[in-house]
Amino acid sequence: MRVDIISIFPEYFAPLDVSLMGKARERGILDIHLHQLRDWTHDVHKTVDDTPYGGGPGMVMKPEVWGEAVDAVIEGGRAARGADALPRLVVPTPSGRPFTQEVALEYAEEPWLLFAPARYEGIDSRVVAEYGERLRADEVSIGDYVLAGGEAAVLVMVEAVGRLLPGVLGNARSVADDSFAPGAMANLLEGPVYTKPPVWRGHEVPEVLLSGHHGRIARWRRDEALRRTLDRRPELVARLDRDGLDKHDRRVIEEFEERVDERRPAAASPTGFPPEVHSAFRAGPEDMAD
Ligand code: JB8
Repeated sequence: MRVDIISIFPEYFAPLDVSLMGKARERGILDIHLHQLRDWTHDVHKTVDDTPYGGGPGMVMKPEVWGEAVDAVIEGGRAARGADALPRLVVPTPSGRPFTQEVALEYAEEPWLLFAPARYEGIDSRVVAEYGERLRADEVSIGDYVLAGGEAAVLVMVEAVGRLLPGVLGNARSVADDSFAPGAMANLLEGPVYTKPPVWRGHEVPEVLLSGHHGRIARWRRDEALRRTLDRRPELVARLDRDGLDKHDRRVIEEFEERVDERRPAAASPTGFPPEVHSAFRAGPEDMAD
């Protein structure tokens, strides 16, 4: 996969030389090209920003500079990838669509990604409008918090996508068991993990993991994933595929809710879970008969 990154801080991406991403680059699986946005300015001050139309705080990145930079980087990439090749353009912004594991898997299928991280209050909106007419242009958010610029978001996305590329993780490590992985782990958090020694400062490793009983271990791991998700991300439980839940899953969920009922004082919502969790698991259609 080819990755181009245009930024006023290309040195921000030094961590991509390290560890798994560094290895993937050495091995040619990840072909990362960094570009200094200011190389496409024409004034002595290398200006990339201007005041916002309509007033308000902060500055906005100028469209002309970004347009020249993106055009040039596309031309450069085409020299290597063919005259008709086009990258997927990815612009981080807190107002973007959520970057999820599903999006990471989709990007991992792309031969060429072009990241455009902004500073200040963001890039003039006409840049995404313009490239949206020529290629796939996504405004994406890595979470509900605000960074000082898009660079850290690009680091996050390159690592999330890069580890999914064939050959980056060893065969021994399956991405199918990751939290959020499509399939059995969709909308589930991974449970706890342990290594030696079997007792550390009085804390024991759960006995089942030492049993060698692969069926019981797989069941226990699924139970722990369900319990942890119920505890930390109840809104994800509402999105679990009901048809993908077996009787044992349903019992784990019911037992968790009973324990929550014991701990919490009765209130408008007895479990404290959002109403969609109640409707999904408290009363299925089979319970509505009478
Ligand atoms: C200026 O939080 B973020 C993010 C924040 C930003 C810019 C881009 C992304 C540009 N602040 O995802």
